[in-house]
Amino acid sequence: MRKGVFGACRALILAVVALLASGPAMAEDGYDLWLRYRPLADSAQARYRPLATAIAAPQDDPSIRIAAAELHRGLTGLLRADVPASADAIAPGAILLGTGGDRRIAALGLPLSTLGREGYLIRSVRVDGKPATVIAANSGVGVLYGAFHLLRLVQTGDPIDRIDIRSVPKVELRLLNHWDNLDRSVERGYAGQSIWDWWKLPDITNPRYVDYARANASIGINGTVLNNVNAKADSLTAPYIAKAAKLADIFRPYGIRVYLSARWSAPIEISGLKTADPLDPAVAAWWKAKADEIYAAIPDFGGFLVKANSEGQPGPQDYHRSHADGANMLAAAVKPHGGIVMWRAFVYAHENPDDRARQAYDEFKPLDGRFADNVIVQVKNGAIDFQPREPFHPLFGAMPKTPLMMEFQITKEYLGFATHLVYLGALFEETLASDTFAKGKGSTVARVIDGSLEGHARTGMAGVANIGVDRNWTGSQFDQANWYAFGRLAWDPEASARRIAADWAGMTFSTDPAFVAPVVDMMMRSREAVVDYMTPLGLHHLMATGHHYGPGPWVDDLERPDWNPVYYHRADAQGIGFDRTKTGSNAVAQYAPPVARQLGDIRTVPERDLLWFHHVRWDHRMASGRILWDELVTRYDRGVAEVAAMRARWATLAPYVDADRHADVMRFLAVQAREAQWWRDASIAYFATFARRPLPAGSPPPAHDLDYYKALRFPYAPGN
Ligand code: BDP
Repeated sequence: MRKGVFGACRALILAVVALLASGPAMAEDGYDLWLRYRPLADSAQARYRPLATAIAAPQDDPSIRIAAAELHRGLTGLLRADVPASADAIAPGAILLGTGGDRRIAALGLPLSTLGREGYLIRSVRVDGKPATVIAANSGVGVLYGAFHLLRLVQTGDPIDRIDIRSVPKVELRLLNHWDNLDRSVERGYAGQSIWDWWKLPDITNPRYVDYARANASIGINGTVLNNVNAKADSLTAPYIAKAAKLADIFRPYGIRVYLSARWSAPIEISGLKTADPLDPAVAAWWKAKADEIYAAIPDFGGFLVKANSEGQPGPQDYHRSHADGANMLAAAVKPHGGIVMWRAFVYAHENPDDRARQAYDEFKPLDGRFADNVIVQVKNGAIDFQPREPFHPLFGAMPKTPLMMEFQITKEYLGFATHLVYLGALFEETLASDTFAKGKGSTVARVIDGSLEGHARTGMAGVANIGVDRNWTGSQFDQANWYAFGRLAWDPEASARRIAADWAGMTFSTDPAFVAPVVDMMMRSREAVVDYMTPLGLHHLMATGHHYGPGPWVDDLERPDWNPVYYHRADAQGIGFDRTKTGSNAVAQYAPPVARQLGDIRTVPERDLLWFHHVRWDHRMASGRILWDELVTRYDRGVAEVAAMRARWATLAPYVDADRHADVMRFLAVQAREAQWWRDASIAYFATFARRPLPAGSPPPAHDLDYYKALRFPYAPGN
């Protein structure tokens, strides 16, 4: 009798377990990101079973403890086995983690000295005569990175027998920049409020802070700038330093340092100084005391990020001092503590009538060699502003004596917000792979950023975060891929965006090749799709004003010329595009001669950058044989068609994805399809007023007249 009841219970439990394990049927909301650790297929479980014998992590180090716990959590989930965490004895197949300080790791004679502080080795070895997998590094954080890597191999089905992996980050500072305000609004954020609950900190913390750190550590991100570059001085007051210190304590074992955006005029605003002149000794003393105060609370504080004399922010030029004067004064304040200053090159001046695309170069290039050694200049990927496509920023390769770090935007301010599926790995990779020719062929942006081209040890890559309190973190399932890809490319700027997409899709949804292949293909094409339906052939900055949601190519009434889309496209009866050659602004001359020659000649410029650099006649003959107007319309049509194809493709993938997330993505694609059509129709309706030509055969007229599109208003669009 008892046995019967027991047996029935057992059968029930097994049935529930089986149900829970049957992947796609299970409800998921995206919170788990790429760290879901759902059970692998039975055959794969068998393959990795040896790893489940034991996890030996005898060293007393907070990061190593987290690494062991993560392996335990991961393998328990993936292999549906309870993996013994044994501090000492090595069972055959066990995982051994640690640094050279562990006697058994030391005995292996591994080449740890080549790994730096954050690199790691994963190897199949023999320990005490038994087969084992070792994860070894020079620091606990290196071990943690290695643990996540091993888990990724299991998650994506990579072989782990005779494993021999060595990984060292090529970039030192791998940072998220949060444009988060103290009231929890997020500038250009589309995933809900800020995850930093400043009001409740430091007394009350949220478990999300740990999950945030863990997700970032899994992709190698090692720093976070907590507050908006349009900074409030309040972030530097004692109460807010205490709040930031609490976050720093939580992030520390995950290898993540905290940084703050500094408001230039803080000495005036906080302490009533008369000036913020960087050469005034009282100002320098104020910053030095402020840095001392911050370091007393946060001993490993990373340093400051500064947006100065840009878009109305105060800065050293208010006192007729240069960016270098300003950066160096701040750098001196943090230097005794090992801190750095990241000084942004995103500047363009109100009064400057010159082509906006030229201004950062014109201001910063002459300062090359004048920055202190703990300053790094942070440059956006392109010379205008995070557009769907921009040629690489001409400063890359042009300041050999100054370390430059990359600033990418992960949040999709200009690419349809969180609702559009656009895989930014393709955009990041395109910029990084661009050849500056600064030192001849092969002088890629990636090699500027990783320091190898110009011999800089201080290197960095920042991504403007797309994270908020939305349950799925990023406002949509697929935007998680952009956070993920940023981290992986910051670790290795020469990594393949396609390969990264495959890893992400496999971990986030399913490793079935029948799923991964079409999804990766869709992701890789998605970036070109958004370029086509928003700003094809080198067009840029045609988004509606302020919020940047939807098309506004007709806008011409804003206070500053370079805030108006008409400034950028310059359409007229003859043609369209911004002449940046010698007959125009000559911005093209800021590139190294081979690049300038190629881009400056209408016969050799890649069509994707055509209207960025040239004003082109509507009847100009394109590579396709079509005239420019017809080609432009064809590109808009192609973008719309690509989104339709994405929808159709995703619909067929339902069998591989849990119903909730599948339906979620389906709904987002429907919005994207509608908005792609809107972009195409509004743009064509507007540009047709200049081109005055019929649409190419088969291309349908816009659904509404131009006035309809011009009248649309979105006063409550997010992120503005
Ligand atoms: C622009 C954004 C603005 C940012 C600025 C920046 O629209 O919100 O403050 O960049 O990067 O693209 O400073």
